[in-house]
Formats: sequence, C-alpha cells, structure tokens
Amino acid sequence: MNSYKNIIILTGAGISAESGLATFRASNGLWNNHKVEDVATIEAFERNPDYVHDFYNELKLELIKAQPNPAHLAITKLQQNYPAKISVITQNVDTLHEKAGNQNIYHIHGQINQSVCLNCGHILETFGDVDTQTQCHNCHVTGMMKPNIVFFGENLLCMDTVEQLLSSCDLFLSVGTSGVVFPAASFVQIAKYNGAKTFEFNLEPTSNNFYFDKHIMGPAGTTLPAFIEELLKSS
Ligand code: BV8
Repeated sequence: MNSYKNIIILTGAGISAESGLATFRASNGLWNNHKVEDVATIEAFERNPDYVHDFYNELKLELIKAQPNPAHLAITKLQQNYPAKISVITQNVDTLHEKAGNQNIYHIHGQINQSVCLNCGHILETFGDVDTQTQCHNCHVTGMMKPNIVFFGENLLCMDTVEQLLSSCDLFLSVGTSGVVFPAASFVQIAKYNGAKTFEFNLEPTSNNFYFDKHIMGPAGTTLPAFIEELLKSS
C-alpha cells in the first residue's frame, strides 16, 4: 500500500446499516414507510411542514438510540494513528460518526439534531421535537424552523470545503452509498481526475462502477476495519 497524505472517506446510509438504521433504497422505495419525495423535498416541506417535522421528530428518536459499529470506530482508529489529513464527508444525517469519535466530519446533507431558522439562519441543536410552533432562540420568531436537512432541490452544505478536499485527495474511500444522489455521487470522479486511488466498500457494485480502482464487497463493519488494519500496517 502507498502512503497517503489526504484521505477522503465518503459515507452513505450503508455504513449505518449495521447499527440498525434503514438505508434509503434497500426497501421498496419507501423509507421508514414514507416516500422520500413526501418528506425530503423542499416542496413537501412548503406544502405540509408539520408532516415533515413529524417525520424527522420520529426519525430523531430512532437515530439517537443507534450506536456506532466497527466501521465508524475503524475511522477513529485511522485518524488517531495514520499520519495524514483524513476527512469524513457524510451524506448521513445521523450522528454515528460523532459518537464514534471521528474528527473532520462534513454533513453535506445536514444533521438530524439541527434545525435552521428560515428568518435569521440561527441553528438550533436539539434531539427534541421541533415543529411549526417552535420559537427561534435567536430572533424569537415562531414557525420559521426547518430541519437542517438538505432536501432534494436544495444546495448541499460544506461544499466549499468539500471542493478543496477533493482537489488534493490522494485516497478516496466510498463506504455504503449507492451512488445515486448527486452531486455526492460525482465526488469519486473528481477525486479520480485529481489522481486519487479510489476504493468502493459496498455489498454490491454500484452505478459508479467505472471510477473505482477496486471494489471491496461485503458488510462495511467487516471490510473497512480490515482495510484500515492493512493501511496502518503499511504506514
Ligand atoms: C442539488 C436528505 C443543486 C433527507 C437527501 C431536480 C431538481 C433538483 C435537483 C435534482 C433534480 N433531479 C435530480 C437532481 C439532483 C438530486 C438527485 O441527485 N436526485 C437523484 C435522486 C437523481 N440532488 C439534489 O437535489 C441535491 N441538491 O442537486 O442541489 C440544485 C438545486 C436546485 C435545482 C437543481 C440543482 C440534494 C441531494 C440531497 C438530498 N437529500 N437526504 C435525509 O437524509 O433525511 S439524499 C439521501 O440519499 C440521503 O442523504 C442519503 O444519504 C442519500 C444517498 O443515499 P445513500 O446514502 O447512498 O443510501 P442508499 O440507501 O441509496 O444506498 C445505501 C448503499 O449501502 C447501497 O448501495 C447498499 O448496497 C449499501 N449497503 C447496505 N448495507 C451495507 C452497505 N454497504 C456496506 N455495508 C453494509 N452493511
């Protein structure tokens, strides 16, 4: 194995599957019995904010109980022992990377324990319920809180940093993502173009096939720790 200086680990719902959390596209297109387009679009939120708030308040109860699995923990081990800049770019809104002690985490699709005030931009951090009656702690306006989740049709968060990281990346690991949602699905292409070695960790090859140097099949809770052990041995 080479020695790397700028590592990106892109994660999707698959890294949290072994922590008991549902992925998005494994079931019959329903996600926690809701259609994604009924809850994860800006139109859905504008049409029925209470319905979307209820969905995310319910999801919070599930995500708060989940514990990190060996895949999340292996990332902490790598960050603590491998001499490189190691960034976690996650599409997940759960906080399992934080719970595992990962550092340099970028939630490009937002975070379940955050709501944003559409009036003043204040971020409210809470695992408690938020709804159209919630008053902003900063501007004190009521009814303007939105889950700090990037809905379909909204721009991603942290993209300036992500673009910088991708420009100098020399090792790109994609873990548990189907490569269906853009622009996250295009990150491997950018990394590859910039000369990175690219590895995909999934149960099956995904639509991004072409851009990966190697596909490491199997559950991430097994494959990622094994890969990281090898990387640490070689450093
Ligand atoms: C954007 C928030 C610019 C909810 C999410 C029309 C108008 C506007 C935009 C578009 C449009 N048409 C297309 C687009 C682009 C759109 C898009 O990509 N659509 C897709 C569906 C075609 N993207 C956007 O809208 C993005 N914004 O483009 O802004 C813009 C703005 C205006 C107008 C034009 C452009 C916003 C994208 C973010 C949407 N929000 N989530 C929430 O999370 O609560 S996306 C949602 O999908 C989640 O964030 C999730 O993380 C993400 C990706 O899914 P995955 O994580 O990959 O999960 P999935 O279930 O799919 O796959 C899991 C994988 O794990 C599988 O491969 C499985 O095999 C594997 N696995 C399972 N178990 C394991 C495992 N692997 C290893 N081990 C295991 N144990």
